Amino acid sequence: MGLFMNTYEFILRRLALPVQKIIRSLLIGLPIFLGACGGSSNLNGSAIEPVNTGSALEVPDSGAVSVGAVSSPLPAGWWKGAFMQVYVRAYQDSDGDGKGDLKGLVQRLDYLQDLGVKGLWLLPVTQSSDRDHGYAVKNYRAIESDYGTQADFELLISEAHKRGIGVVVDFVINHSSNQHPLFLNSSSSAMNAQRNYFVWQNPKPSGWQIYGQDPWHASNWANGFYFAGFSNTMPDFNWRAAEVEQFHHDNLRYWLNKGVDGFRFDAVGNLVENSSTAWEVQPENHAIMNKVRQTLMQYNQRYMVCEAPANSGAFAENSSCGSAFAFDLSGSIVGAAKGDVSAIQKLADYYKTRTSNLAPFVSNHDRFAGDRLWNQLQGNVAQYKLAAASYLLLPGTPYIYYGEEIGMAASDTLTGDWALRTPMSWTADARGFSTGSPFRSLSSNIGTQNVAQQLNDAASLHQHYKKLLALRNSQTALSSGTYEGAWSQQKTMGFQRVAGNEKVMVILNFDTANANVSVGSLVPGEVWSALAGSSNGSTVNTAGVMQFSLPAQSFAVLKKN
Ligand SMILES: [Ca+2]
Ligand SMILES: [Ca+2]
Repeated sequence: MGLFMNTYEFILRRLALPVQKIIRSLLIGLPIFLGACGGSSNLNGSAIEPVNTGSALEVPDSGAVSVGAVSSPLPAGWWKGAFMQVYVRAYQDSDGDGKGDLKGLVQRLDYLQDLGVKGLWLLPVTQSSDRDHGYAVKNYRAIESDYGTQADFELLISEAHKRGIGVVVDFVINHSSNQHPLFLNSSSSAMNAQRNYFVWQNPKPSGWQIYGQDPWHASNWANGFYFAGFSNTMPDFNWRAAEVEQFHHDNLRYWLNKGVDGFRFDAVGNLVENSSTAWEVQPENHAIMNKVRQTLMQYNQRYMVCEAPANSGAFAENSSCGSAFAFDLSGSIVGAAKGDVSAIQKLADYYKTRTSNLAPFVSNHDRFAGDRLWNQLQGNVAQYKLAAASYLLLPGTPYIYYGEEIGMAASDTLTGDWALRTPMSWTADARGFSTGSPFRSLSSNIGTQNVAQQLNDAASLHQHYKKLLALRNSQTALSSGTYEGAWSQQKTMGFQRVAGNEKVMVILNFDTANANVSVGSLVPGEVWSALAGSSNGSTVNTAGVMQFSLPAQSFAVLKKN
């Protein structure tokens, strides 16, 4: 075996580099093909010989990157405004191939600015082997060809910045594609120089179940089993290896140097696995993410947010990511909108005890986080508007899932995550999205809930979202103030946001009947004026109480004079 490989390498290295690459990729691809066709595998003790290609494949996204220009054109704390989560493939097609792209997104920046968003979170835009959601990254430094070029990406950044909008990209830090050259090299042989970038065991560990599946997978051409917590096509990096940390930090600097304003980090609860019973939110994960945070902090005005559904609060701390999605709040927002008394209480209490670095949202691209809000509320527009008013005025960074602002529904012809990732409903048919044939079927309610129909309708969801974002953007207390004096009484609740002398009060009535509300513990004689909603404001009485009457399913925003 060794003699053969040496001879093979000797001959191969005398060929031109492109020819070498072709032969090497064929040698690597052959066992994959055999495995996929049900051929013999290592699991069955088959006779397939490991092919030692060494570190044969070039790794285009490796190599040192040092800190470049650190400045930012965005104002301090820009990330306290609301974000739009954008799935580029589904947002706007610019060239008629039926797939959204970066140039298309640039065309829609005016729309996003007009709506009032201050940041974009883009699902992965790097080259992937899934050719869809982008989480199977093949090259951390290349833009997905369906989406455009590096120049298109740089145009997006500069055009977004001109509109006061920051751009945050999804960074897949836990795993790569099984087609990433690092994994192909790592799996080529137990002796490969890049073996340690991924997690290998031999024999196969027993007793593991992650999200209902065995995470250890046979590699058909190398001795050993690799760990992949999400899918056998997405092997986990070995975060105990210093070279993995170096690899990712170089790639983070690569994008920071291009002017990106930060990152959304995928699956940070899954970075390090210690045993079959200790594979989620391990202490090492916080240390890893805090080092990442230190790298971001070498630049000005950069922001990061982490996905960690199993323990959002711990990852939001400054000793970890410094910000994380409030997965444990979404259900309370939706429940409150439906008038559930215990959900209303949980919503009112949430930020009393939690860091304001938690980012509220009601749905995203993943089914486990909830259906499209329209589907969760079965198209009840009054409840929908209350859900929006509840979370867009909270502390942290609120995230709107694209199309949520117009009440986009899931597809009724697709299942799972795909139903949540349909082309944006710009017009009543597919033509607003693409002049070609869309890559995926449309939202079920595109005929009645679309941007064209809502832009000039004062009562529309779009106008409701726009007013709420204008409020958040115009009041420092609402964007970055503290969370004070929260209360709930049956189907009503309220809270204050306070920044210095600026005090703004939000009161919500989730009931389908009129409510008389008394807010106590206020300063006698204070006058509160209406900023928005269905109250004219009031004066605090000598007992420190202010009384309101709020119509059914309405809210009011008041400011202390
Ligand atoms: Ca396109
Ligand atoms: Ca992992």
